[in-house]
Amino acid sequence: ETEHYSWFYEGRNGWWQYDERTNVELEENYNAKKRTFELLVAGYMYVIDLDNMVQMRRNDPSRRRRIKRDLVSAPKKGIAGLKIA
Ligand code: V3L
Repeated sequence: ETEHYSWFYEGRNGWWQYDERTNVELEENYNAKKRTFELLVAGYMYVIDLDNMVQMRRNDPSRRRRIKRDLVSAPKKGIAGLKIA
């Protein structure tokens, strides 16, 4: 069931869950079979590339992180930079 899945981006030693709004955008584009699209995250435009499963800053593609779609229950550091205990 799709509601059991969520989107994550890579941190230093684990994965961060995307914020809920961005997660909805990712899921909508994924379901629409878009392969690349742009997202506004914390004031910066990021390119999402679902063929390579990465996000990168639009104005600096060297700032690249792996992303994944995984079970909501997968281990994570927190949500969008907010740590969980
Ligand atoms: N959602 C929220 N913040 C993001 C995202 C995103 N999808 N992508 C990048 N940032 P870059 P550790 C992350 C933030 O890739 O200790 C985490 O959320 C990013 O935040 O060069 O390494 C943590 O807050 C970073 O602060 O564009 O696991 C923080 O890193 C900034 O944008 C530390 O996490 C530049 O990332």
